[in-house]
Amino acid sequence: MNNNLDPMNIKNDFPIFKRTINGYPLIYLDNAATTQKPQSVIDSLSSYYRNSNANVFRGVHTLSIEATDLYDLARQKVQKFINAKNFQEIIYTRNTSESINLVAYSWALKNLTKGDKMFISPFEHHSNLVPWQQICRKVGAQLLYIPLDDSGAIDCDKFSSLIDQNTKLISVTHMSNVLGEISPIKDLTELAHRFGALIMIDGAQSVPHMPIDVQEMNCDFLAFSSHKMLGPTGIGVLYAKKEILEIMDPFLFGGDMISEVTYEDAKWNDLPYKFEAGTPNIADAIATGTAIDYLQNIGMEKVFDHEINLVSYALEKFSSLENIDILGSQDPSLKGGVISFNHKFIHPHDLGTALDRFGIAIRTGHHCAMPLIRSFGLVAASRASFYIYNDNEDIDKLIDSISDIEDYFINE
Ligand code: C6P
Repeated sequence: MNNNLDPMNIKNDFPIFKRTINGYPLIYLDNAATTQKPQSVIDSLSSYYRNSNANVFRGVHTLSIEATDLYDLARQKVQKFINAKNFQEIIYTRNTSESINLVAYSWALKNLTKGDKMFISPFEHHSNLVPWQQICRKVGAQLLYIPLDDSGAIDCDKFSSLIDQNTKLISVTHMSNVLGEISPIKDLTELAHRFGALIMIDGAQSVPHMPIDVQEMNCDFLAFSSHKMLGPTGIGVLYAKKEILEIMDPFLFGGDMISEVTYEDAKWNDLPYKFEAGTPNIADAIATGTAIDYLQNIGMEKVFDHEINLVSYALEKFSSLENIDILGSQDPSLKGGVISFNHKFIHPHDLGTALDRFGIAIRTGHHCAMPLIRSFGLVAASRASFYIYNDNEDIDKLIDSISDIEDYFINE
């Protein structure tokens, strides 16, 4: 039996691949920014609005009950997807950025004080960097960086001599959106807990691409976005351990997040609703459940294996281009499906624009990780990022097109 997933078959489930871009079939290699949506997810959104649209938790009428059931069912799917112990540990937010801000404002603002330390890695996306700069500045805590080894990977040995009892939080990306490198989450979690600190994982680039088990990881917080895993934009998730959520204050205040309100005061609703003020993003939550169904139908092990195969193939093909420098490790066993690269003579924006003429979508720029890009002496880079519908042929076309573009830019 062939256990590999079949990208050609998968492509057929995504209507966007029926269109052409500049006369060429679309080759979509910008999956770290956002993924395409299968028909089932698009249908799930429209079916909710066509058949079950109503506000949740408010009505006794059939539609409201139906919408509430669908909304709750989607949360159970998220819970199972990351193997959270409790339904109450899954908080809907707008995206990874908001999930991190929720922890920054509801947990860190209260629990970090002057003289405390928190650590992040030098690889962070701005969403897991700027909130911490703000909070640490407000409370007078130190924002420090986990050291790297000579190869540029997180160095847990060196880190173990820096972390101490004053460390209250580590917040680290599970997989870098620039380098694709996977952080040693297990070791970092053990270190954090040994010193009584909590650990937050930015799972924006890991949850969509590999099996995730929060109980096994033993992380305290995990943030991710639905739009990077076949789901709609505008909805994300914060997972947090129940005992931590219970002692955290709400982030936003208003309807739904209360159990009782008087003219003088208010009491908070049970988890997870305490953190979900106002009418939630019902349709997108339901469609997130459908995206999870799609991924689970394939199997997350297969998704991960497929991307490792793609990245190995792409690294090999890139090595045939002498003017390309790969950012970060070139060892596919350390990477997920993301490769950032720099062309010695062609600016990333020129390269990205020229590739678009061949129907190929890559990302160019600082990838919302300016300090990391600058640490390579660059202001911008190009990035190809893969998902379940990409295959070796997409990579061949990318490499061949870069060669053609080189002929035009350099050799003409
Ligand atoms: N990275 C990229 O092209 P939002 O935008 O809130 O859904 O996700 C933010 C975010 C946080 N952490 C990591 C590691 C990420 O990669 C992202 C989003 C996209 O790389 C858009 S900038």
